[in-house]
Amino acid sequence: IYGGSKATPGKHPWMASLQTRTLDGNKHFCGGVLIKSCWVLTAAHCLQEPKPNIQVVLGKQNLKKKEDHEQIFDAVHIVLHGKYREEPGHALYNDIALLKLQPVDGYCAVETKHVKIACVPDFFLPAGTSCFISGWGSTETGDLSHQLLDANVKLISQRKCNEPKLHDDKLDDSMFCAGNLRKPGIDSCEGDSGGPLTCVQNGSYYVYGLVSWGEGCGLKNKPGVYTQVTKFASWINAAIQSASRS
Ligand code: 4AZ
Repeated sequence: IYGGSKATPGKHPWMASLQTRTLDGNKHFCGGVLIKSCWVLTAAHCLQEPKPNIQVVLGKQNLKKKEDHEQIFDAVHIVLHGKYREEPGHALYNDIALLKLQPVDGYCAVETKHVKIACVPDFFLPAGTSCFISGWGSTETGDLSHQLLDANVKLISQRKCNEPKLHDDKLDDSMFCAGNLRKPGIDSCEGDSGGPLTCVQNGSYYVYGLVSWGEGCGLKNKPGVYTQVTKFASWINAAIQSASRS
């Protein structure tokens, strides 16, 4: 996250760290969002090349520390969207995927102060709505953050974001962009991918977007681009139902 600040513990309890287990320790590679006890939503581009030994860690703040309220799971099943595409000019279409967690002693995520489920939206919010982004991705210094960082961004209309000066017609209805055009420098970046853009509606937190792509990070007139989760609400339900039957 560029232009962010350290998130207080428990502020983003649906935030997941996707990691690969390697010989020299665990490596964070993407964010994710807990949407059901055994299911984490993320970006398809995080999982497109097969990664061995994926684990999903919930309830974390500092990735470098062992923390009391963390919950760790193996991923047993990956569902990529069938129409995920990476296009020349690096736009990502239908950039969404689901990870199924392997229960431990019969349970997946257990709801606590530090681990909670985010709602999947079935509505669209107007441009100008203020939402949160969060993650352990790169900061202004160019390094990944050990601490979970967050920042506020505003939803930007499709029409505005597709202007030649901004993303020049690269956005379709599977994505939207968010930032602050008057105050650049607040943005998601590499390593934040797959993590949530959350918006509060009637006191509930909704995963309105997933960090997907952009042109650089924090650049003027290049707001970050997010998967439009509302568009995939039925796909999410169908994928979970069909995997739960099998
Ligand atoms: C990336 O490379 C990436 N500024 C993620 C988010 C953004 C740009 C790049 C948005 O994963």
